[in-house]
Amino acid sequence: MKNIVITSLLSLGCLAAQAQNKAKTEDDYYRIITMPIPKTIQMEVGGMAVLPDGRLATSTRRGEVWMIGNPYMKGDGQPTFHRFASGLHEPLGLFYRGKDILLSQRGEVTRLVDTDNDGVADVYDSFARWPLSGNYHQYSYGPIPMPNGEMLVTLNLDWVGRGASQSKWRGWMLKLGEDGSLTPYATGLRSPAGFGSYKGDIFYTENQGDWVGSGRMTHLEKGDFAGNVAGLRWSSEPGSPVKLKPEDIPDTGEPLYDVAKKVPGIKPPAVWFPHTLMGISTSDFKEDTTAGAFGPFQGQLFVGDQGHSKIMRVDMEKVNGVYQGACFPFREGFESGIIRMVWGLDGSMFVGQTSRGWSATGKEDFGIQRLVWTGQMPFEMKSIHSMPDGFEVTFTSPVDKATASKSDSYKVNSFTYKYHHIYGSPIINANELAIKGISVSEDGLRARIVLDPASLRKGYIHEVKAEGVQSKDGLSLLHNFGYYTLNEIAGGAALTASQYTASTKPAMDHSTHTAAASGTKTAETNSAKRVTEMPASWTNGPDQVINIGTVPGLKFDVTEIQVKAGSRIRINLNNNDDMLHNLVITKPGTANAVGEAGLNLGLKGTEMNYVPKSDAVLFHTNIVEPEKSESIYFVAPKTPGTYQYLCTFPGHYTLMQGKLKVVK
Ligand SMILES: [Cu+2]
Repeated sequence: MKNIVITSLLSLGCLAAQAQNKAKTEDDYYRIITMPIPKTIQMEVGGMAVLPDGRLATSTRRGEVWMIGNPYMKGDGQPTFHRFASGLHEPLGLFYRGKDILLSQRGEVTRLVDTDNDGVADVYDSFARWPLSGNYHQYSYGPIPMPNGEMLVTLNLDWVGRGASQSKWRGWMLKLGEDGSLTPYATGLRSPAGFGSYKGDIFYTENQGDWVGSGRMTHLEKGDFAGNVAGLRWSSEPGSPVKLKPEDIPDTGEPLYDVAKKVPGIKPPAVWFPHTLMGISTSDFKEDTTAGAFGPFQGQLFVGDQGHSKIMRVDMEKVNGVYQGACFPFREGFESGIIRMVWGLDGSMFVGQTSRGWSATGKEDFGIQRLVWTGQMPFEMKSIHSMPDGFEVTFTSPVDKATASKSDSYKVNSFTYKYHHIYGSPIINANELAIKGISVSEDGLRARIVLDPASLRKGYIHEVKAEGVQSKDGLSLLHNFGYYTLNEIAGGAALTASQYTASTKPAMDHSTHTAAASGTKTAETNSAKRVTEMPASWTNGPDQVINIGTVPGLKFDVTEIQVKAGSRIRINLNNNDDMLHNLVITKPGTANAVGEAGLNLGLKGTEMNYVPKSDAVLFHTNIVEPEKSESIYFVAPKTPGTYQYLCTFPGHYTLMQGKLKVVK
């Protein structure tokens, strides 16, 4: 008996030592708690609200409203589910007002009332209406209350191979009056699933698509145009506060910021979320109003990402009257696609999820999870601020001054996107900025990165990395990068050389760095693996033609193909989905490694079509836009075996794979 006790104590001691040495993960600071949902309920969350009595209300894409008791799973641990309403058309927003509930259906805002207090709505009142085209993509969101009591709704564009506004006010944000009146407020919206207030001002989040190079967050004022041209169809209608016409918008591929300088009325975003580097489909956002119950990020924003099943963090500031700021990774690993986030009464966060037809890295079709701060202080870059000569990074806890004052511990790159009618954009004009030196504050909570002011570019996204910085306690940063959108450069005094620790590196030759960042060399070395014209020697054509399509949910429509060793193959990749995909054929057993390498290409990813330079890659297509296709020609491997094909677009590879069987 004694022996057993001693052994257990020893092993406990070992475990404790191991835990200390183990690198910290997001889970050490923010824990995800999954709510069990009865098998009979398709809880595809569209809208979500926390009731004053602690219950959680949800509206689902299947048209139901649920009241969830004990969502915190206290006591016996089980939540209860009670259906409040049903038969609704995909309600993607829910506003609980005590006496009634307002929610959006496809074609209206509906007021639900439980007049006899039996827990089930008995009045379904059509509160405000708008016309519908019937297109599947006409999602309607809201209403969202503003602090001043006003309500907002947004109307998604149709999708017809491009964004379109086939019925009135699609692509707009509208104010909803207490009398059910709708007043157009701003347009240029494409897929505005997330909107609401931040410090009393109106913001909305946008998804990559046509006219939208990457996900972003825009401050909307009355009459603003945020970028997608389709909604301008209605700008001549009575009541429109927007003066721009579709023909006023140039389609040159110049950055949005530069176009906005020439065309008044265009509003560039406050924050860009670089595609795949942060997320791929921005959704809801919430300001941290928990007074510290959710950790050290009070007053900042949390922004959901549908496709990457993650939450990002945003810290904004106003410079010269213009909103701008940085986004950071925050917490990944949710079970489905994130569409809604609401604060629980205890300062934890309920995360409402669904992925049907929209794709997400989280494998479940839907779910509700709660995110709870463990009380441990994560070592993070808390914010990035613009400075006249660079940026100031603040940290959540004091840094180790030796690592934090070294220029080598940091890296700054800047880049932007094209503004054009095409879906998405590659990263353009990428450039590394030379760091002149670093100045760490006395308390160790701030570090100024001193740059040549002439190297700062307005309208550009500045990637600020602090990989080498350690905390006073020897921790590495939990996330060591952020992306700051620089619309305006802050005023104030630049640091003089005596005020910072100068970099020991010689000044960089910018031209070489620009070439490296463009990734053109790498693309060339890959070209033998991507033959898009039939080789002239194939006089009888290919031996076999294979059609592979894509379907929603990150899938190829064919997951197994068989070819003869050494035969001439043509593969047509038809992208029928509304996301970007490619097709990469790999050596046996290497698909996951290739997918992972594609994810880690960073800033070079888009220009390399997410195809890593690797011997494991045999053949590939480039990234194919929605509704487009690409054909490649190759000679099948001579060695029989099970090869694989996958999509290396970040976030897709774990799900989007197939087998290429090579036989004799
Ligand atoms: Cu894909």
